[in-house]
Amino acid sequence: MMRRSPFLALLLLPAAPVFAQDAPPPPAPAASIEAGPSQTRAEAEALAVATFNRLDLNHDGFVTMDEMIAVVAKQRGTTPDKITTVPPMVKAMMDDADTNHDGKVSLDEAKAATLRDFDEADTNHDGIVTPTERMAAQAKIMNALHPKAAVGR
Ligand SMILES: [Ca+2]
Ligand SMILES: [Ca+2]
Repeated sequence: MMRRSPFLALLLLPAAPVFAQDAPPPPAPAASIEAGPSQTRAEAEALAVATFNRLDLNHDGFVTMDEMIAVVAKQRGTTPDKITTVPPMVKAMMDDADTNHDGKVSLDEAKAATLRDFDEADTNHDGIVTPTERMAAQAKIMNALHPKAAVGR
């Protein structure tokens, strides 16, 4: 089974389609994605920690679905009770990272998921994810989450 990389997607697309809307994003050409600089494994891990701390609203060391929904609501300028469906990418991210299936994501799980995803994106295994590798990984994620938007297969 093909592994999705939703946690990395969340980290890589902090402001973009992850939380922005329920509808699948249009299959944007890869060139239109802001690729950003190359990233080392250590940077990916540091970003995972920073993102985790931002998502762990009550600072209990776990990110729960309630917290994710609160974050989604905040990004949409609404309140959590207005979020009736969990965005598929958020659910996929939680499921993917929650390796012990207790319904919440610990910092260790978040870091592990991020590094798994990093290694997956680092196709030439040099410890650095370049913009090109990142764009390829993002395209794979989008295709996995929105198979109907996939092209060329
Ligand atoms: Ca928490
Ligand atoms: Ca867990």
